[in-house]
Amino acid sequence: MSIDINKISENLIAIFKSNDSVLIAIKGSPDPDVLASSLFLKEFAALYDCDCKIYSPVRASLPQNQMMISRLSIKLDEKLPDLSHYSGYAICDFQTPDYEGISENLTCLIHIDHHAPAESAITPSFQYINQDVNAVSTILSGLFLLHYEKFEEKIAEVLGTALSYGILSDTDNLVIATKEDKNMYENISKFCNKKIINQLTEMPYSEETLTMISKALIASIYYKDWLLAGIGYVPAKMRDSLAITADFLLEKEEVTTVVVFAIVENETSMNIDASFRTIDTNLDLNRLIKRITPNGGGRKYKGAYQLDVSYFRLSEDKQRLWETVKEATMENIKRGRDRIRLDEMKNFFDDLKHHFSDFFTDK
Ligand SMILES: [Mn+2]
Repeated sequence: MSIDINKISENLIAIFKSNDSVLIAIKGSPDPDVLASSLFLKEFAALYDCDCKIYSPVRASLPQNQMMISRLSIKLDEKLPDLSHYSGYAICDFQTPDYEGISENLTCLIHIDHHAPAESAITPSFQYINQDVNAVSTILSGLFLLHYEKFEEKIAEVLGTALSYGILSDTDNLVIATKEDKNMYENISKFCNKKIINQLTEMPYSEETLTMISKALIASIYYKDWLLAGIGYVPAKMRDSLAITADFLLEKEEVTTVVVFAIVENETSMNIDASFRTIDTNLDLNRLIKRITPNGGGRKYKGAYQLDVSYFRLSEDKQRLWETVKEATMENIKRGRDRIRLDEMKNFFDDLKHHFSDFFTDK
C-alpha cells in the first residue's frame, strides 16, 4: 500500500486547525521512530497554531536514544499534564490508540502506526495504519517533504535528522527497509545533520558495552563538577569497556571529570578497576591517582588504576563485597579530588606570596 500523503496531510491540517492544543503521548520507552514522529507532529501542528506537548512517562534507556533526545533538544514531559488544557491526544508507533489514564478523559484525534493493528474500543478521529513500511517516520517523512518550505530552516534540519534516524533505527540501517522506506530515506536524509546522524549510528558499541553504559548512567552520581559511576561486577574480557563508558559519559554529561569503576573478575583473580577521563587541563590525574594507590597512573585527560582484591574472591556475599568496594572507592576518589583542589589553591597562594614578597623586597 503506497502512502497517501495528500489524504494524511488534509486530515492532520484539519485537526490542527480546529484544535488549540493536543497532547502527544508516547507509550513505553521512547525509541527513535516514536520520538521523531511525535516531534514532527508537534512542529507540524505549530504551523497551524496548535500547541502540543509530548508526554513520555518512561525515560529512554538506550544511550543512543538518550543522545538523540539531548542532541535534538526534544522536550518530553514525564509528568502527565492537566488534561483539561487539551482538546485531544495523538499517538504514534503503537498498535492501538488506547492510553490508560488519557483515553478515559480525552478524545483520540490521531493514531498513526505501521504495526499490525490490535483490537481497540477507541475510534480515533483520524487513523492511518500502513504495514508496508517499517517506520512511522517513513510515513511522516512524506508529509515533511510535502511541507518542508513552511518550516524554519533550523527546525527543518532537526526534523530531517530525527525522521532520518527514525527510519534507520526501525529498518536496521535500511537492511530490512521496503522500497517505500528507502525512497523516503533517500529524500529526507538530504535535510539531516550528517554529523549528528553519524554520531547516533556509528556508536561502535557492542550490546555488552551498551549494557555497561546503561548501568553507568543509572548508577552515576555527581560530586561537585565530577561524575562517579560504580557499575558492579564485570567479566575480565569487558575491561576495555570501562574506558569506553567513561569516554561516553564525559562527552554526554556536563562535568569536567568522569570516573567509572567496577570489580573486574575472571576465574582466578579479582581487581578493582577504575578509569578516569577529564577535560580539565589543570588536573594532575597522575598525582591524584598515585595518592589513591601506587598501582596506577595517568597522563593528560586519562588515567586508571587497578587494585588486586583476589583475596576476597572467597567471600560468599558478593553483593556486600561490592557495596564495601563501592563505598570505599567513592570516598577515596572524592577525597582525592578535594585534596588536589586544595593543593592547587595552596600553590596559587604560594605563588602570590612570592609575588608580593618580590614586590616588597623590591627585587
Ligand atoms: Mn516504529
